[in-house]
Amino acid sequence: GKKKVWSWPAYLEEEKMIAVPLKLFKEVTPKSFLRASLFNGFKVGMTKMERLFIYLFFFDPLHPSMFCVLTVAEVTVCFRMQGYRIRMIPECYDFWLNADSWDVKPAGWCEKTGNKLLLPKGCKDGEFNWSTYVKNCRGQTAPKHLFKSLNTSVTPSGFRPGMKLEAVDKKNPSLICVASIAALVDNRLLIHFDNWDESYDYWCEASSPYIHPVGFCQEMGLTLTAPAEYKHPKSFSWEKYLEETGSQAAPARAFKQRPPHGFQENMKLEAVDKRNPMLIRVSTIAATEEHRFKIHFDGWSQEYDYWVDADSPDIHPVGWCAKTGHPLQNPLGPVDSTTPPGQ
Ligand code: MLY
Repeated sequence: GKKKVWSWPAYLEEEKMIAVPLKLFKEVTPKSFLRASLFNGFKVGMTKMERLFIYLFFFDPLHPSMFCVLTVAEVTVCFRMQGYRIRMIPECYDFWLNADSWDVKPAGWCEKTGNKLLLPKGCKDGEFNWSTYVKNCRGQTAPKHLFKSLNTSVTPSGFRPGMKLEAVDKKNPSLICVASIAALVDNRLLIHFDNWDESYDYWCEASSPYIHPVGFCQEMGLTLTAPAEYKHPKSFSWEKYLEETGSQAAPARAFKQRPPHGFQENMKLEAVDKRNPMLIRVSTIAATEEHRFKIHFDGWSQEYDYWVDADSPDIHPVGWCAKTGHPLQNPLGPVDSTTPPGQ
């Protein structure tokens, strides 16, 4: 018989389901055709010798407050509506991100903005120099115009480094804790939990649902987790703590919480498989909460379901893969989609 070709329109029809409306995705602007052609030289499957290297900075996900030197190892054959996905290979682990990600900066950015750059192994402080480094690796730096994130306009927010606030510990999401703004870059805040190590830190925007002004827990009748090793955690008082630490509370007006996301149960989309982030799968929204929702991979067991924030860079509208040339793992499991999640 004739081989059945999987397609979104036929699938939606068959399942009697609808796609998530485009407007619910944070940034779906069909830009970057220019950048696409610049990346055409970088194709998956090039041998190591032929491959060109681009040097970039990023926020190390294990040490989010540091910047480090990375190589672009592989670029998917195409680009997304507003960018591409790149596989980054640091020393011991690799991960994928969208090429227009705020986390990627051009060489020289740290120096220019006074941020700390984590140097490649074997480089001594004060000795690192981009042009020598790139020459030694027989590479080249990525041209500045590839970085969309450089053009974001920065609006004065009222947040300042050192200010205190109440923030959700994303690793222990049931905890709202005493926290500080450890750094401020563009419109982004680095949240640090007082007296804890940096492993709990995260970057977010002023509109993040995870941060609240001082006094939020009290007002809402929630428990506020005091700083680690705080003498009397039960009787924690902001007034006393601000005085003890000589710090200021972040002004309430600076918090601009975004409205609930609008994604609804049963809507279809394309989502990155967190366990094998190279893959993007046909997915359904299985459950929703105010600021996040649960992704189900069509055709796979519920055990692979996972929660994502509504502004996650890992979710895309129906048709995104086709537009950007990224392979899409469909629920029928043809040649290119025989890999179960996490394999
Ligand atoms: N039981 C956990 C809780 C850590 C919470 C850290 N937050 C508040 C930053 C642990 O001790 O690892």
